[in-house]
Amino acid sequence: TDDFESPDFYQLDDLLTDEHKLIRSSIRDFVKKEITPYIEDWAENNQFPADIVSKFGEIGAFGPTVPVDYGGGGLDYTSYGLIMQEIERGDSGMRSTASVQGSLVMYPIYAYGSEEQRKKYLPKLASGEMLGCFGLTEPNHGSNPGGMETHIKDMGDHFLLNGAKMWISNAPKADIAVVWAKNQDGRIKGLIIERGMEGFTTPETHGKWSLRASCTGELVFSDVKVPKENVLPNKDGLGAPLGCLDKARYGIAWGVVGAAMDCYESARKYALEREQFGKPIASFQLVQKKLAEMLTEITKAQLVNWRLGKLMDEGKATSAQISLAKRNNVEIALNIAREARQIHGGMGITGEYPMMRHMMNLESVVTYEGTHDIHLLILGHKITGIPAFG
Ligand code: TGC
Ligand code: FAD
Repeated sequence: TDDFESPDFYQLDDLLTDEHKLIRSSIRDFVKKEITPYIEDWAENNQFPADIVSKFGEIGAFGPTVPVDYGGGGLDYTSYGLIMQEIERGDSGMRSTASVQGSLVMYPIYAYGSEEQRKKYLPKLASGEMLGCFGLTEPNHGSNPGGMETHIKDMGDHFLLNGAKMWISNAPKADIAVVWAKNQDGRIKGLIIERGMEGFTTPETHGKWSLRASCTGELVFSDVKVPKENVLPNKDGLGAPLGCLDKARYGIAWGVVGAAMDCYESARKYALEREQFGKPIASFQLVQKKLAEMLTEITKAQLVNWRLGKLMDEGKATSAQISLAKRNNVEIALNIAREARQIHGGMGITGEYPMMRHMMNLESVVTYEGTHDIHLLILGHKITGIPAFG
């Protein structure tokens, strides 16, 4: 495990266990072999590599914190974070596939589902035999999911589901969808919708300049008959989907540091090789300033992630702490991608280097799972006690 590439400026490896380092290096090897050689082509061709799903299942990228009895990894939150970091070093779209499956599909079935639902779905989701998606956002309700219009009507032996979800990662390929809908009392319920249910379609969203190797789509429900046993029984209200988002946002806080590290490493190597005015560009103070600031921000983000992982394990992490990490780390990753792109000069705009792809991906990451400004307002609410959303 001593072949871990920098940066580890504050010797955070001393705080990791041997198991953490082993998990990180095995995911890193996988990404180097199965993602990095192909990702520019997948992104350019707007192609989701469908076989990545079973491969992610094999390496334990789905639901690492879910107990082993249900097919998960039974690992701690630092392991989960390291897995997301190494996958996103490869590509944010690939990390999206893994974080949706683990945090937004497996987690709600595990935490809010019945024992039958857990047994029926979790092992297949963990192994990659099944792909899932998470439907919260709607065409008219993004930052304010509490306003959702998708609803269920009690028909005695089943519910009738109507409405539509938009911007749903994995939707066009998913076997199941965890969908949030209001009942007749206006209370939000979680439902497991299976592909093949009559009246359920998943049209693909085209024309994205971001997360091009991840597939995104809509979920459209037209009088879908949902058996009552497909309702998640153990939690309802907006807090149920928001509880899943906390897990996914935590993984994103780690993931984007992987993207930032990939850009930093590329820029460091390029600066040492590229010569102008008879010297490597790394010898110019302005280039060194960029690299020093990148390393500083990566190191700060790593420290935030490490501590947050411990708080997650102890069940003490608050939503506002998770918002701070997601918001800060996506912002520094975006800035680092832009600065690294500049260090590569013209070469930086091509697919020969990863920065433009990371930069475009990160524009989605700074928007999904709560926009940058929504996370700022969550912090503002925490600091002042006054919600400024509505
Ligand atoms: P508010 O009144 O504050 O809260 C409603 C209820 O929810 C509880 N709650 C939480 N519970 C658990 N975890 C959290 N993080 C929670 N935040 C709030 C709260 O206690 C309350 O419970 P109760 O029992 O009193 O009812 O709700 P609000 O309507 O004012 O909204 C607050 C706001 C704006 C922060 C929230 O709506 C929000 O986070 N909006 C952003 C929406 C968002 O993040 N959407 C993400 C969609 S999924 C996605 O993007 C996946 S991309 C994945 C990928 O590809 O990787
Ligand atoms: P809006 O909510 O319309 O926001 C537009 C702008 O207004 C933003 O800048 C926002 O910050 C600002 N704004 C909104 N309200 C306020 C306020 N109160 N104060 C100040 N500013 C405000 N959703 C899912 O449910 N499942 C998925 O799998 C999923 N995957 C996604 C994949 C991709 C590629 C993308 C782009 C999105 C995905 N989303 C998913 C949706 C994502 O969560 C939403 O895009 C996000 O929550 C923002 O909603 P919106 O796009 O409707 O923007």
